[in-house]
Amino acid sequence: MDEYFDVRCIDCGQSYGVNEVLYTCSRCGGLLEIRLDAGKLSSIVDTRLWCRRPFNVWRYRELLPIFDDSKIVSMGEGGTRLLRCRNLTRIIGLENLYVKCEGDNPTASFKDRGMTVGVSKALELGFKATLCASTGNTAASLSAYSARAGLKCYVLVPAGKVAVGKLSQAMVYGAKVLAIRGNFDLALKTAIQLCLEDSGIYLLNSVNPFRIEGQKTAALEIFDQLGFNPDNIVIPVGNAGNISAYWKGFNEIRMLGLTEELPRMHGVQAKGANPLVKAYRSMSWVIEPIENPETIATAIRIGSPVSWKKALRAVRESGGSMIDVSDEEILDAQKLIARMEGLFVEPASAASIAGVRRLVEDGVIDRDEVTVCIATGHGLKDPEIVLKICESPIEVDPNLEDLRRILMI
Ligand code: AN7
Repeated sequence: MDEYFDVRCIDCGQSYGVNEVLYTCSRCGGLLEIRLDAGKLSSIVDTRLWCRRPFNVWRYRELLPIFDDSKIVSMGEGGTRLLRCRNLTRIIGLENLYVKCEGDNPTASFKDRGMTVGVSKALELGFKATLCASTGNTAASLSAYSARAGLKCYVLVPAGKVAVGKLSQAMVYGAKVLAIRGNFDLALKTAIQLCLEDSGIYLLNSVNPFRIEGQKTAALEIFDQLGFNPDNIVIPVGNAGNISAYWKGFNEIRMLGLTEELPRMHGVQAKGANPLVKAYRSMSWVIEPIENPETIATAIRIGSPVSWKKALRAVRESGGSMIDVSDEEILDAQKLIARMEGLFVEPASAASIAGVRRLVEDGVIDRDEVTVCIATGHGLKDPEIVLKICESPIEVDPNLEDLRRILMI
């Protein structure tokens, strides 16, 4: 099956074998992307077969560049709910709003889609150890999948800036956790250097194109769940891997001849960490990194997104947009979706709800357009934020008189 895939540099077009260990183009330093031969693949893709398989990442087996089935490390990731949110119609104004609940994944974020493919690839290539830099969710996911694969795992996180749920996951799964004095961007730079120098450690940040292959399956699932592609995707953006992955997935659906339609991709960043929004607004094809990114949504507290070029392409090619939202809007949206729809999502994910609200207000998205917000991670990842923004429990003695007085019943 490996003759169906190759790895290409998105800048100079240099082609590499799909099993070469590379994180950037060795000719020009550009980002790498896995390319599939749609012509060849469409002869073996059978969507009726897909429908008979379990609803998870591996339903789309033919589109995933792992060649040795015995190396697949899976926990049934993917197959997440696509929930219609009718109660939000009144407030957001959209008749057809859906939320893709990526918190349903085994470690409660979308990262598991990429890790099932990335860690399988680590095994296939014969690595004994994995490493990532992370704002939290990547670390949690890589730790779990590495544990299951029997691989050593090292994670670098920005000291003091990781939500407690994510940190505790990495710790319990047995990863070696290093708290870097510095932000995520510095941690990632160090991680890449380390893996280039020590060829025995496999880097599993989203600069690794196999991660993107797993993550693209969320687009295929949305197409399966709706029966068509939506008009809009609204998605939080940090390091910009996920928005690139969705765009790749939607394009592959089209390349396979399953539909002609493509959604518009709308990326949402936090105001204090918005380099892509700035580039989009100034119609620039380069980004200016933000030195000291700051936001309550620590998952997307990233000033120099590694996949910025892929993300700008996704947004521009699709006719979408990039917008930023304030921390206040993010926290309002987090409470709103919890209280109106019963969905508890982490702040970075609530950014997509805050984002869709603004996009409708600004007239970028029309009321009748089918729109899917990506809720990338579960709310329990970051319980401390809730303790800060919601009313505290009222302590009371167990007698009816006191209860009635407080509850006013
Ligand atoms: C909940 O874990 O970057 O734009 O190191 O955890 O693909 O980076 C997390 C990112 C959105 C942004 N929502 O996705 C990490 C990390 C949640 C996230 C994003 C992240 P990308």
